[in-house]
Amino acid sequence: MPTIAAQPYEYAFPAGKLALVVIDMQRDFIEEGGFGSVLGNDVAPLARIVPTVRRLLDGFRAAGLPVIHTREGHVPDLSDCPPSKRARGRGSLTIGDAGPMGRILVDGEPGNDLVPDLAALPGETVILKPGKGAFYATPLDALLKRLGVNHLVFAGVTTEVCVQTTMREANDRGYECLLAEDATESYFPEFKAATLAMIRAQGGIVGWTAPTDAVVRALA
Ligand code: TIU
Repeated sequence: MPTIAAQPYEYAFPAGKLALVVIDMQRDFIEEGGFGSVLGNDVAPLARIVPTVRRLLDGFRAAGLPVIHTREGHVPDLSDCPPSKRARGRGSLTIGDAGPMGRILVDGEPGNDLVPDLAALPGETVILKPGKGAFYATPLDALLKRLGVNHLVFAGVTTEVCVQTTMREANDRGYECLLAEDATESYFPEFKAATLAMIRAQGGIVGWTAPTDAVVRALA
């Protein structure tokens, strides 16, 4: 079985049963004027991982392995957005309001698109998700089962919110999960560091972590 040099120990994956899940690499989190910035965050650190995520994507594409993208967003009438989520943050703008990139965190608006360098290619699935976890109220689990995939490499933003929530959901569903350490980012460096540590603690209680180079090397 191929292996990836990872923590807390090597990650083995059966050929043909591995997929990449790229979480929420969308303008709403990475560019000024989107959801991330109206929550009061500096988006610049997130933009810096785009080339690394692209390298990981290209590695999976070259290996002919499935790539799945997610986008956090809501239908235009916000019927899939709990009022509690909309009220949270108490910012000047909130979900559904008009911002510089269209309505914030709403499907179909320019700000809700993936960043151009990480756009999905034909044949790659983009899952629209109303929650932080990508398994909640989405067809992700059914899609992975149909693909015969039970090993997942994760990338994307933000490490401790949507990425970690999704990894925990996947772990509970029996998927073997690895997070690419330099292909994920948080608005809070200390939260990213803590998340990487807690994922791989206790013998990999949630999963593994490894640098993108180690993942790409194992795919090639
Ligand atoms: N605010 C924050 O850190 N994240 C989110 O709201 N969504 C995702 O992580 N995608």
